[in-house]
Amino acid sequence: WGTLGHDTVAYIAQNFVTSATKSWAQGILDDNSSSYLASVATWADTYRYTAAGKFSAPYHFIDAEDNPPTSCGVDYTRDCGESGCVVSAIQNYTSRVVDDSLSTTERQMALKWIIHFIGDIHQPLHDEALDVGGNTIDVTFEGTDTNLHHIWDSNIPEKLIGGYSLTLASSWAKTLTAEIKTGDYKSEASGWLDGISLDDPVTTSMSWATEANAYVCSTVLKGGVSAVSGKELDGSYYTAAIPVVELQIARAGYRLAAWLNLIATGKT
Ligand code: DCM
Ligand code: DCM
Ligand code: DCM
Ligand code: ZN
Ligand code: ZN
Repeated sequence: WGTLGHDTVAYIAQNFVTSATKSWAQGILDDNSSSYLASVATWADTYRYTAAGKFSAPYHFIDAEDNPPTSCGVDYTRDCGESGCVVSAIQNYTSRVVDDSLSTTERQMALKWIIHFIGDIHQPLHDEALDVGGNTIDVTFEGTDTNLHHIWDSNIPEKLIGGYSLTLASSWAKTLTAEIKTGDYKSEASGWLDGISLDDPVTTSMSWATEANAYVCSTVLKGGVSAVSGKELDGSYYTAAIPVVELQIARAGYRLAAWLNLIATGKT
């Protein structure tokens, strides 16, 4: 996701963490403000473009070698490469954030990565290898030349919400939080936490990756690459994408809160 998606995921999580988790996270991040998770949600995207942070670039996705739209699926052994992937990264940083032998800076980085990667794993094209997760599929959106990956990360959410400021993210998070608590997602939200286990971060996050990857077949590439390549996608394609984007941002925020609650209480 772009800035809007990550900030919104973080704000939703802020709405569902316990007061103990909030104190724990604010302590690690050294930030008692009302945007303590949202303020660091995109740090990982800046860091990966630095020389020091280059190693973390593969941690933002898992390249599922499936065959959309005919067949979708993620396989940890097949798809998480030598240099790691979003699933191995969630596992690694979940253990590092509570490792007392590490420096404050390293534990802070671990938390910032968890906040970011639980967002990214919910973007369908971050769980897809085809055409570099859609990055090499050229499309236009509202007349601008871009690519399929970028419109899912940024253009589609930003057209829906009207920009990408922190204020807009907070407002979108409030809307989706209400959908979870009392609205369209009320009956299903508890099911979003099925199988969640701090004892098994790989199985847990693989279930999130598999669920997101399925949207590559059902929605993102429903008609194959030829149905989107070179096309303007701000019309019916955009309309079909919206409910998936909303659901995936809501799930990511709700699950991030639950994951942080488990870490902070040390429960499995
Ligand atoms: N950004 C975004 N969506 C946009 C434009 C920018 O998510 N439509 C992100 C990319 C950068 C940050 O916001 O991380 C600042 O971008 P800029 O310097 O282009 O304002
Ligand atoms: N690092 C990491 N995961 C590991 C080992 C290290 O993210 N399994 C990060 C934490 C440090 C940075 O890499 O900030 C530099 O690591 P090192 O201390 O190994 O040089
Ligand atoms: N990306 C992805 N899968 C890949 C490569 C990249 O999901 N195999 C994502 C990471 C960024 C975007 O695509 O969100 C652009 O990546 P980059 O800047 O590395 O080209
Ligand atoms: Zn992306
Ligand atoms: Zn990312």
